[in-house]
Amino acid sequence: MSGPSGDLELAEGLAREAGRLLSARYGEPVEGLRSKSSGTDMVSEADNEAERAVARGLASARPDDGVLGEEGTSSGGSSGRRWIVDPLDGTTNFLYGIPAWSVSIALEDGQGLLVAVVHSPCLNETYTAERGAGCRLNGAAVRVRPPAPLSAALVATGFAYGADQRAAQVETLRRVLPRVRDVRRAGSAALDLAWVAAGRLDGYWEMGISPWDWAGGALLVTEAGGAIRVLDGDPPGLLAATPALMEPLAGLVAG
Ligand code: LIP
Repeated sequence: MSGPSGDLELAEGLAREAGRLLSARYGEPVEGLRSKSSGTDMVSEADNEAERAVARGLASARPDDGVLGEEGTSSGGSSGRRWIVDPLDGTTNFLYGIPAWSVSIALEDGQGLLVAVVHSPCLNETYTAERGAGCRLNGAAVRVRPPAPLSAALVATGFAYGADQRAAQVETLRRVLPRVRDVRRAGSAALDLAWVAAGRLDGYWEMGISPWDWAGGALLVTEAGGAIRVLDGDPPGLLAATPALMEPLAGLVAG
């Protein structure tokens, strides 16, 4: 049971409901496909249906809270609390049938991130965290990896949908790749961050991701003993790492 308010249970229940809706469409012919910021930034009826379901659940259970959703849900609320929802993180993977996509739901209050759920139906994995109460994978406590030198670090990144941004991102990759064990590019920021929290990655960075991509995963990482840093840029980015790796990786990414 989460805190007195049951916020974490609510978030997990809504993430699972969205996951069921998405799983029913996964692998089926895509409906309502259209592009957003670029020709490769796709959204489908599956994204929108999942966000509508989460938004309905939040409006019913937490009518005074604000909501920010990737596919357009936006309300200010009056409670000083805000839910941040990515109904389908890893949209391209979902559309191509690649089993690396997730539902990310986070709640923030005046002190920062409060609860988080990253739910991966394909992998049958649900990550949860509550401020001050640790991070769990399917109910079992998880921690970030032990300290490792940069040369032994397995790190992940991602790339923007815009060609100009990607050209700049490849320069960062050019600096990082020779200096670390290896680089992974899974296609879902929420899963990348969850995997840092669960000790499957030593670090992750990405420029230009949106709050709904990283809010849930950021709390997973810090509650699992990791560190999070916003990276300056336009738009800004995010870096997540074990405490020992934060400075070396931040220096390498910054160039
Ligand atoms: C995705 C991010 C990922 C990034 C992709 C895409 P989406 O979010 O989670 O880290 O590399 O380009 O932005 O669009 O699937 O919700």
